[in-house]
Amino acid sequence: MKLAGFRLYRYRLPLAGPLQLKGTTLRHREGLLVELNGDGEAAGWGEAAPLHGFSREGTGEVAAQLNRLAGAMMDRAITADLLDPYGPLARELDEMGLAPSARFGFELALWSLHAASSGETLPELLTARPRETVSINALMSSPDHALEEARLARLSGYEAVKLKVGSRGVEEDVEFVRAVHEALGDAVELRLDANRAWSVAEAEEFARATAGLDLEYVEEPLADPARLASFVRDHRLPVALDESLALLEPEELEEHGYARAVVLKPTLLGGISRTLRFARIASRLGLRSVISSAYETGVGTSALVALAAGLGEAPAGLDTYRRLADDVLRPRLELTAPRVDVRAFFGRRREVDGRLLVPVE
Ligand code: OSB
Ligand code: MG
Repeated sequence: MKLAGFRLYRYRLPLAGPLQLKGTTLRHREGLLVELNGDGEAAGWGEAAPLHGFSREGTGEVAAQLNRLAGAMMDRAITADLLDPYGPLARELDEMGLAPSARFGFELALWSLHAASSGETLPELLTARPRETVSINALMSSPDHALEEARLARLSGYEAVKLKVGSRGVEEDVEFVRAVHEALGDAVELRLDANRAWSVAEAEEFARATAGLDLEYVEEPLADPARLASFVRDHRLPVALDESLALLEPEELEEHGYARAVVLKPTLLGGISRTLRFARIASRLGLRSVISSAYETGVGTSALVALAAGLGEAPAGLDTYRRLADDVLRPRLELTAPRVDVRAFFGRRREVDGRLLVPVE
């Protein structure tokens, strides 16, 4: 099969409620969908959706990059080696300096086209034996409701709960984390995310006060990530890397063996191939890989379920999908909490609803 067609669309979906992200409040999620066609009937869809405050690129730049890239790829034969994260296409894309979300959008469309034309599912393209179920962590929304939500998550059988910290004083956070930890009991892992809110002194205070709690990890505790390695060595706080990864080459992860986990967001990391490379090195270093989302639609989120089925052993961070009030896919994804049945999930036929899309010229 040859690559014969490319189209780009814009979408704008309402969020279920206002979303506070790095100093702004979002009420809609906007992004681009990529459609690739082969010379037969098959179509492959990808999503390129930069996230405010986390992506540096804007959609205009992404659209220009995708147009150029697709132009250069037209008429190329689509073969399995294009999906190899260390293969020739991955290397070519490395050289092009693409924005992370653009690369994810293009790679996903290509993977999906290959899957559609070969009759395989996305997880089957990743590995011969995908996991049967993917476990999802519950993302607590506002501090006001977190305790209640945590109790509910425990009753519903979630294996992990994620809580944002760092937006108020450390003392208050410690008290709050203790309360949530107690509500969860021992069967549910507690993940925290400080999004780089703390000075070393604040993080020290937090680590000391929560030393007995057996937290799974704290994502990005330090405002100055250069101090993470020595901080972990001195204070034994289990940490996960998230924002830091966006500035690393996968191979540079070798220097971060002190972490307990890596939070892998393909939209922010630069696509499927780079996510697979990070995961491979993480596994070699003994770090957990947590596949995680960034408020993508069902198109992007399906790929994350596939990645989690292909390589993540830890519960995946896919709870952002719930925050979308609508989707471009019909029917919507069934991200049945707290676990997704992978075969049923990918066995279901879904269509992109063209009425929600605006073509980008
Ligand atoms: O801080 O981890 C974050 C989503 C978009 C941007 C940043 C973050 C997130 C999430 C995703 O929290 C959900 C998860 O990781 O469980
Ligand atoms: Mg994070």
